[in-house]
Amino acid sequence: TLPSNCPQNRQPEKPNSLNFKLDVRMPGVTPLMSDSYFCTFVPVPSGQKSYIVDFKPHASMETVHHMLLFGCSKPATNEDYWDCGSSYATCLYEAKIMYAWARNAPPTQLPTDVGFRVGGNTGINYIVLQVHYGDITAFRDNHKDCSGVTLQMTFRQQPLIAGIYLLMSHDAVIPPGEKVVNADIACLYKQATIHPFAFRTHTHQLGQVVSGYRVRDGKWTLIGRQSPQMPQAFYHLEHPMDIKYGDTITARCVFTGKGRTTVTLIGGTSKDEMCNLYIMYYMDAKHAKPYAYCMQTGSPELFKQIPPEANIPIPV
Ligand code: IYT
Ligand code: CU
Ligand code: CU
Repeated sequence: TLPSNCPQNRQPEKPNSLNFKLDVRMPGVTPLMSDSYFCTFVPVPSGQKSYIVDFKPHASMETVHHMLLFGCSKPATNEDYWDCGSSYATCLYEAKIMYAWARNAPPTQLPTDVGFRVGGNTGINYIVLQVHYGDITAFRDNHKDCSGVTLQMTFRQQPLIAGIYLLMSHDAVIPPGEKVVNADIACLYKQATIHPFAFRTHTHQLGQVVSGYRVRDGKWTLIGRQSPQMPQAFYHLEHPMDIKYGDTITARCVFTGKGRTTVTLIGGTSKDEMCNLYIMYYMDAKHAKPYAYCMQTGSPELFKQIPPEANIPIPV
């Protein structure tokens, strides 16, 4: 392929600086269909650990619907860019989400002294960028697109490590026509204290509201609540909090089966559904555990106590 004119920086800011910028941008692509999902990747420095401390999005507002960044041990392919929509093939193995940009959503900033750890022995050797091109009318002139993100990085060890706690349902069943269907997820937290500071919700068309709570001594405290029909970015928590050993982390997705004539299950296509709550947190680097998952169905007994606000759809 011809070289594109898209920025491909990988430069120290000044000579001998520990700080550098890394561009993850589309290599000059022209999507031919609306709702195309394209992925591309860049390697991170391999010899020594580095830290992502800031994200600067570059996206054409008229065409880009959303962008996601993942950390990978290996990307799904080594082409310049590839179609990563229907197959969801971003990474070859585990994909670790780190950032989301969505049109009309406020940008997410990492707090001071917080960084995502990559390279070295972290298992993250590449950053994969996924761009969802929504409406492609602006591509009628066949121009080439360089949307992406500039990562502000440093080799300087950060005292606080960023991470993601993902709650997801694997067994939700949404019967056709059913007005209200809940997918409940809950896990006992048994690691060192984390400090959530942002959250992202994800469902497909049928999701009405997704809420996350910390349950401590029977008391439910809101982590975040959002309509998944709003731009699916990471939103900052209204009230910062911590989650410590012995707390329970919970999420409820409220779906509606109205308008469907067949049962809807969890799956990868837009006809299927998903129930995801991503909690972005920081924690002391000494106890760093940057990724964790919760896939347990919450007990009906526990969810009798959920605050009623979790059942109120958010108008969009
Ligand atoms: C079945 C399901 O809910 N899939 C979600 C959550 C998920 C994310 C990652 C599952 C795995 C992952 O490695 I990262 I296994 C899902 O695919 N969510 C989409 C993106 O692919 C991240 C989303 O937009 O949240
Ligand atoms: Cu999108
Ligand atoms: Cu999905």
